[in-house]
Amino acid sequence: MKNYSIARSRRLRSTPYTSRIEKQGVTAYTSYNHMLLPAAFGSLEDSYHHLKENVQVWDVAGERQVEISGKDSEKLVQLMTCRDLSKSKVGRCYYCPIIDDKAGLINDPVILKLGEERWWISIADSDVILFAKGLAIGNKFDVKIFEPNVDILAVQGPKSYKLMEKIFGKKITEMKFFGFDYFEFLGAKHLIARSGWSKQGGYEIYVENTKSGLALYDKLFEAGKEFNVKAGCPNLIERIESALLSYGNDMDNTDNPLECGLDKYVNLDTEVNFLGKEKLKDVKKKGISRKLMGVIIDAKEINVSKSIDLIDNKSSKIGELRSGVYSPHFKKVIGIAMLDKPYCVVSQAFKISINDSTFEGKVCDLPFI
Ligand code: THG
Repeated sequence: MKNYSIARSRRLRSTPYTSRIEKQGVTAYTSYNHMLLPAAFGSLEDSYHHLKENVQVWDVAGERQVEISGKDSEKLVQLMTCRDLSKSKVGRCYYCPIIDDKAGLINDPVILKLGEERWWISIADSDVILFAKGLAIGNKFDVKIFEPNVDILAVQGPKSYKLMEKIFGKKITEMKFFGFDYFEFLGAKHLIARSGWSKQGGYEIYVENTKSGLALYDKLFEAGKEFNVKAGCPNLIERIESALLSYGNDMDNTDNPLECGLDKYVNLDTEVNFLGKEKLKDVKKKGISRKLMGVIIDAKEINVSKSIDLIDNKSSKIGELRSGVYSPHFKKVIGIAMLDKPYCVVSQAFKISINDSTFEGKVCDLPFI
């Protein structure tokens, strides 16, 4: 496969860390919320092993924030998500499907409750700010909605705890998963959450002050030498093995959260008001007709740039592969697929055509590991 460079323009924003990661050997970018998101630093497999054993610093500034504040901010945030936020607490993060009136997914952000009337929606790749503004205008809500200058740095991997303790002290290791607090560095306060788009543990630093953020970036590498720190990015192999879903890849506006296995974040039995609630109740009553499942394919290589049909032995389509990668752990290709309900059975066999060759595969549960 030939590789092409990506054309830079104002539309495809760079991040405060772009010049750093380009010196550190970034080899591929993708776009995320109209911003550069590093996708590789050399071999995906080498980075995968390194992430599972050490610590990496990621430029995930593309995970933009939509700030919603004001008297009706809670009403608006709740209107957008099927997760009940009525008991949410300041200082906590919440993984929340955002859906429309037809229960189609708009995004799957992490929502941070900064104050009783101030929220950050840390978005996946879709223009939530336009959806939020439309709803606020239509409902005449008293809110302020804007994209603040926040550029997240993720520190991920098993040695992230030691590295962050070295810089911020013991208090940071006592933070609970999906909690956040404020930590000082060079006189500036930084919101730091225990979260991140890997299952290897770690933190996310919501950098608001670019100057101290860049100094912190350099400090992480200087202090991290003894922990074998490297620059990295969300790793396709690790995230598929861990079943961290990717909006736009694994699911989009044509899917509802129950089809995507997000049941844990769907609350239909409380009084809160959100778009798509009646539709979701209906879906739950009737039962879903398809579901995201794992698949393991007897192949050594794959590059998914559009959905690929999964076929049964009578040549009928039973589902579609939406993400896939070669896993060094399974020594096969693994992936995330939307399967018609009758075929959502562990060990269900299928065939798939990759680069004009046919391969055999089997359905499995998510996550893989
Ligand atoms: N961090 C921040 N913003 C983000 C992401 C992130 N925005 C975009 C994207 N990632 C949103 N998607 C996800 C998907 C999964 C998780 C976080 C963001 C995640 N899920 C945990 C899991 O699946 O085990 C647990 C969630 C929970 O139980 O509450 O972490 O990574 N800032």
